Amino acid sequence: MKNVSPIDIAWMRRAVELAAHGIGSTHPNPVVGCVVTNRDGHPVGEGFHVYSGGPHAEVGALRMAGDQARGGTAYVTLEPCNHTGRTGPCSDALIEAGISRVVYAVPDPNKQASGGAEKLRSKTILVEQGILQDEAEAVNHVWLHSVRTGRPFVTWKFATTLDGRSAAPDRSSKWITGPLARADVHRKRAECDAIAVGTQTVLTDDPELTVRDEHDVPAERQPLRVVVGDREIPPTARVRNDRAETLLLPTHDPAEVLRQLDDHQIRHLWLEGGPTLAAAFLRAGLVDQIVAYVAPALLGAGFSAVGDLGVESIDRLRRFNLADVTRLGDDVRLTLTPLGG
Ligand code: AOF
Ligand code: ZN
Repeated sequence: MKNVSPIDIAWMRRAVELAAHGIGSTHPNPVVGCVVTNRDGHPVGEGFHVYSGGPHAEVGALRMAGDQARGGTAYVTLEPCNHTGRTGPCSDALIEAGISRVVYAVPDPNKQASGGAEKLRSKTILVEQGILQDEAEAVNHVWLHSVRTGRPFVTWKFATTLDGRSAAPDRSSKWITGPLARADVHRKRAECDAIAVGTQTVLTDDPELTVRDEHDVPAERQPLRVVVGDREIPPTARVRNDRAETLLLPTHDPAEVLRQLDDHQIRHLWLEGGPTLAAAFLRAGLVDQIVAYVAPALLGAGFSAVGDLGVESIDRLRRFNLADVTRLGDDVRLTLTPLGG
């Protein structure tokens, strides 16, 4: 990064901001933002990737800039692609628009699409990489994780009382947390590609596993519902209704679940329980983030949010990194990540 100025950082910050608008709608594609400035350094185009099959961020920004892109700079959060997938190569679009400098934050780990930087350099376009890389990584971390590791990013979500219980002794579990926490769950579900529960949860709670909010979310935009386990699901179960697609995975192996979901191009799995499924994923080291909604209430008896983790002594306690604490009405949302992750 030789010729990087504070102005470059400012435009890349704007590109990251633009990329964030795509969170939840680009599946299975990345979120990407782009700003184009003219030869005098004035902004003349902006774009972000909105949905898979739609124009890439660069193309949106170049369209807005038109002729004013000639001799200008393009700031992109991800290395411009060099392939014809659902759309054409952005490297060519940048070349044709007459851009003379391209600044991008993160190299594209997708082998089918990468190579854009090299192509641009071969056309004597000045290319710089690495500016605001951490921010650009953060906004697109789910997609980057999934492409780099070959499996979906896994968020385990649960709601619990102060004493860590998610159901009373009679298995009833409705309304532990309040309306703000529940609305937050729906917002976060909407950002994921799939929602998974175990068959036991389907049999006891009969959840619908759809995104519901003030707007009606159409079935094709609903996350995939995934039911893990080999117990029979009755035809009347709500997960079998037509408000979203459902995938039944009769396995107990979390790695196998993720393999199958990767085949469906799932980037972000939202794991909702119950305790057996959560424990299986935790024991396998396959939870990348925990979102815990904690209510100021006690049960004193009943079912724990998580099953046996094989911890026999306090020195084997499973600790996590506390990434965020947010108050939602009378409840608290904790966001945790693996230690060292
Ligand atoms: C996007 N949006 O703004 C950029 C992407 O299937 P395609 O043709 O849409 O190509 C998807 C790949 O293109 C994607 O995996 C990534 O490697 C690259 N860049 N993709 O969806 C964008 N710039
Ligand atoms: Zn592209």
